[in-house]
Amino acid sequence: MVRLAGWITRRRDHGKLVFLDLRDASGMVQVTCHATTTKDAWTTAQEVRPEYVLRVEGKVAARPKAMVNPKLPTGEIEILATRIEILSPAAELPFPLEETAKVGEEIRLRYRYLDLRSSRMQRNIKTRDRFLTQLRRELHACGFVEIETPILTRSTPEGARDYLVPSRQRPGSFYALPQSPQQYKQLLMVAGFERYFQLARCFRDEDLRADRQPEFTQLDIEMSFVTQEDILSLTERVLYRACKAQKWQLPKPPWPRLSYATVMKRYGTEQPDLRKEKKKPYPLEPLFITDFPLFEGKEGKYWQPSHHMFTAPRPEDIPLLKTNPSKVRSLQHDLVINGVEVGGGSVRIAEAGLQREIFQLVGISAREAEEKFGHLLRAFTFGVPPHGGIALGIERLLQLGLGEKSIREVIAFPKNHIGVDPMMGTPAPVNPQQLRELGLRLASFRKVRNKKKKPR
Ligand code: AMO
Repeated sequence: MVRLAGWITRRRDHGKLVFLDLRDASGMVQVTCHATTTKDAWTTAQEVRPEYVLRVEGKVAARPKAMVNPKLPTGEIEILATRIEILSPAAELPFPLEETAKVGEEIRLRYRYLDLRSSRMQRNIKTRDRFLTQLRRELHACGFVEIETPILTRSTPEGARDYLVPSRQRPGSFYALPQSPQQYKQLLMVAGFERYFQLARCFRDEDLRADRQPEFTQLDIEMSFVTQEDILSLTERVLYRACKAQKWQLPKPPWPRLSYATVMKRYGTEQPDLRKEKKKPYPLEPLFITDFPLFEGKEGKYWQPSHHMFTAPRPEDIPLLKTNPSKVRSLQHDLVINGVEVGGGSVRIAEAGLQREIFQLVGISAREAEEKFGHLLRAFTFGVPPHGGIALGIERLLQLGLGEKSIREVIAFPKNHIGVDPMMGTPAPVNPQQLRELGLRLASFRKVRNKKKKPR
């Protein structure tokens, strides 16, 4: 006798014979109820509808030859039910659970817990778990330590707007959610950990796209006493192994490394898709890009960093900082797969004087530098190892590996294209008492909106 419990995917009624496809997290099995031999079970089966939760008792039997389903791992057997108990009925579903890719996204997100029942989403979320586990395993095997860094922190500039959290104890002051753990991981190098990683949650308030979410996960890495080449070869080794463990096909390392100048000349974009130029491309075609210009260009009086302002210039280009900053190349590196930027990082500035010079060029005054980054500059005076690292976008990697159109398909509870979670109703107003405690008063949004509409 076996006892199974799960959801009903399908019920097929052949009169005296009812078939139920019973599904749980481990798979699917056919349950058969006979009107004559197992009358009780058959009677209960009459009531059963899709997505009811049942407990079934019965015997495992070989299916008659003609009924074998070679597509199902359990396709050679069936459960002859002796007893069926309805644990929970289910209302009619808002959409069918097969082929959810064709269902409107808004309704899928509103009923995400149902959407996640589909076999595709179960596969995606379980693959995410296995991929992260494998990455952790590979990095631990290379001597890395996983260290969590604060979510309530101070702004680290990564080029997006911050999400702010008002402080109750210090009215008028705000925490910022981290756009990345950039400063912490550098400080962990000063702290002597040498090899850090974190599956880090990052938060960026920016316009959303198919490959951008307001919160996402990075595999964040930092290493001491390394060259840029050490960082790239560690990254490709770890990523190659973790991808192969998911049976994703990609070329063996070393992967191509091209300079920014070469890539722009050859492809006219900083995110080329190498599959286009290959006769027999792999499903995933990675490429490292190096030697970016340190600055993207000038905005007014000040230079805009291409990556972030902690990126080191190439040592031979440092004199150009004083004479021709636009010609300075950096020790930044990007990882691009199939035309998608999946990672970025750099060797860092590890010297307070040089860091101050860069702050000045990007328009951060000495006072502001002290106020916002004094901790980092001070840390650099206590013995700092040369260091550098990279961060890989976990969702983008999964999206590519799984062949999905959007990173929302590899996140259990994503936000929609305007940053809303229609299931929880996030973001939402809070009650006036909470605002009072925080010392906040809202401007009237209606007024603000009306003002904007007024003709000038
Ligand atoms: P960067 O800003 O390049 O570098 O981010 C690293 C990688 O994170 C992914 N990513 C995103 N994924 C989903 N949604 C987003 N909104 C989003 N933004 C970025 C991308 C990107 O390549 N601190 C540096 C890393 C370093 O210097 O070590 C950083 O965050 O795949």
